[in-house]
Amino acid sequence: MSSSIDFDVEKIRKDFPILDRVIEGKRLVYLDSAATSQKPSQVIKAITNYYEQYNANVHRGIHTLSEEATAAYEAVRETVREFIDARETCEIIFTRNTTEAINLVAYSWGKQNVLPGDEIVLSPMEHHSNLVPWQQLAAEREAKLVYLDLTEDGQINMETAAQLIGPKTRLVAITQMSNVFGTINPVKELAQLAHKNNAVILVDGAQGIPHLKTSVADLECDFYAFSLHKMLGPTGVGILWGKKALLEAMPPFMFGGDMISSVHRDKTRFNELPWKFEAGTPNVADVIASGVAVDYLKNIGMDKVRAHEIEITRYAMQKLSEIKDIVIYGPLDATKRGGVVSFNINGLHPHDLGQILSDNGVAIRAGHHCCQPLMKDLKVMGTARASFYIYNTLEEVDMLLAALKEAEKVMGHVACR
Ligand code: 7TS
Repeated sequence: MSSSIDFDVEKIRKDFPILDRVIEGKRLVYLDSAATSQKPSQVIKAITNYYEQYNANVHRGIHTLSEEATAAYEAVRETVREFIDARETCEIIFTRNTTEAINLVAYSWGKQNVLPGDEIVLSPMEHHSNLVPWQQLAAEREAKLVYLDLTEDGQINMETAAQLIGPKTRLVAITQMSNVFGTINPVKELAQLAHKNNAVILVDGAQGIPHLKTSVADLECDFYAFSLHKMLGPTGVGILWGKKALLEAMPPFMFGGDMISSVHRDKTRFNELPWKFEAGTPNVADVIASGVAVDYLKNIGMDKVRAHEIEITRYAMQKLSEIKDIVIYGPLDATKRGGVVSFNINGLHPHDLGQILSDNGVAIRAGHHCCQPLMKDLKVMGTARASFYIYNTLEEVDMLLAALKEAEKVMGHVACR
């Protein structure tokens, strides 16, 4: 069974050496890309090449290696700028991950702009990374957290959103795509509601950008945060994009080397954007390899990435729904969600399910997915979650189903209708 869209998944798979691994005597079926994606050999080689050929600190040396490292590191800013359709490279800040990018905004912009009585609007489907920093800020500033309502199928209720986002709203912090439901949120409409009320909107793009063609201009957002490790890049690199005027008005989040323009015994003048927010030696090798990851996605084309994912997700939801007593969370329509399918099978603990699948070579994630308040709303301890990316095939969905049937034998619960 091959894909019906113009997308050569077998050719893509050859770029991912890890997919040849054999687990428990079976070929690995990796269905946990929402946690972190696998990396193509081009990305892995870029790291080796840096360390073998031009390892040096950036922005400091005047020797050849340092010049090469600095040029390669800074070139990634332009690669990312183009990929997210930002206006200027100085708006691209390198961080360690999405979490650090959001904390940067909470500490820097938040402490300066959120006042007692202000409201921070979130959705109940936020990852802890886009929830706990705002909880801390709200407690410190005597501000209030306001949660949007969700529909039964895990979408934002836009009717009540129009009332919940109001004159007291200072910030809307929302995920572009849920890591539990897979829901793609109406970010642009929320941005318009925020701006109508003179509020700012931060978009958590950790799950969105690996799968969706993303333009920060089109989303009309003010801040956009994401992690490269979920989009074929190495761990340890995140991006904060912000509108230049906002970033310029914000104080640095961390202090030290590289973020200064001049230091005197009793005062310091800070560097300009983007270096103002990049204190200390950055993650040079992984930033450079991140640029290769973005180029890899660009070469495939995000439209094709998305089309492949819709096809796999639709197929997976159809197959999974044939299992007796299964609950699948989130929108039924595969075009309204990304390649993330969370489910529970009555009577089976998701961790047990995950373990039996792992024994069959199938890697999924089970647990609360860093969304504990959402699990409470759903009245579950956790869910099992299969997530897909460019290298997954329809056959692998069949292998997931076969492994679930194996779980039936072991646990005596799963039965097909
Ligand atoms: N936001 C969302 C929507 C996420 O899914 C994640 C990670 C983060 C933020 C945090 O990203 P980080 O790179 O800073 O850690 N999500 C998951 C997941 O679903 N399973 O493992 C990590």
